[in-house]
Amino acid sequence: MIRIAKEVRESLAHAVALETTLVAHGFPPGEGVEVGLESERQVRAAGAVPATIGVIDGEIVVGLTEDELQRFDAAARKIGPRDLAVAVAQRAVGATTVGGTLAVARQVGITWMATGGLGGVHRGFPDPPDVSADLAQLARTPALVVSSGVKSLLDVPATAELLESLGVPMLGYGVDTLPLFYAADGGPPVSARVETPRDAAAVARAHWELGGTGLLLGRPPDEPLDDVEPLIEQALRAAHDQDVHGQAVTPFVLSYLHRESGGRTQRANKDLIAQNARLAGEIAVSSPRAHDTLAR
Ligand code: PSU
Ligand code: MN
Repeated sequence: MIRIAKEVRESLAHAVALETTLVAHGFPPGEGVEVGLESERQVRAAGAVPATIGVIDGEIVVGLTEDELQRFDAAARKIGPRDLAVAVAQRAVGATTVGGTLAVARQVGITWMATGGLGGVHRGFPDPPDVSADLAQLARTPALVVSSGVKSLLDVPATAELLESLGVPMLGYGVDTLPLFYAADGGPPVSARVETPRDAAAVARAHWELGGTGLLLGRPPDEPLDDVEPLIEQALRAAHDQDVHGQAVTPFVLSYLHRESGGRTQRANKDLIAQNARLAGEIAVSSPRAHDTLAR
């Protein structure tokens, strides 16, 4: 049911899980694959091993080849944790979300992951009561996810509260507040700040030794966009007016922003995904200090 690429199997501790939903549904046709490949290059440049995850004709693949990655276009199903088994049984092509990717990572023992922005509580909760399955899956998976925080089209403060309830540390990479996806500033305070890849790895290892599960690490984008909020509000109104619901909301809003910003959000999104992949790779290969391992 799960095929693990040899390279990944041989160095699971240094593997970085990468998702395929952003490849299939986060960018215009053709662009997503390039974003996925660039993430893989960044993980490798850090000395770690990329493990891009998706479902091909019902087989869950951990460590997709370049040819296989080409199959993740807009026709691929969006696969959250609840959808994995169905995709397998129905021999589908499925692009895994952060949550779906974490569900697989947990099964095979991968503990590091990178993405653009985590899913969370949608604005307007509880009408509709739309909360990304990324959160529940992070709460049950011992893994650290490097992101630019939570996607800012969501209710980020509510998402931060829920992460606390779920016992998920929300770390800031050299910052005191959670990055807002395209924007660097203005997010809720993080639960702790780390300064280096090694610091991040040490916190994660201690968390796991204490029986904890998921952690979120927010890295602010190198070239933030601070003026996207009005466009986000416009995009959310369009989604509402066009009756876009459920799993379709996030891809709809992202493509609206990419189009209406004249490609600025697309470029920013692409860059921040690559930066997060690089950092996840650096964390995966950072060796623990002697005192990082707790005495038993
Ligand atoms: N980060 C990006 N682009 C994306 C996503 C993350 O820069 O498209 C995807 C991830 O797969 C995440 C999903 O899990 O958006 C959230 O979807 P939803 O809100 O429907 O749970
Ligand atoms: Mn949702």
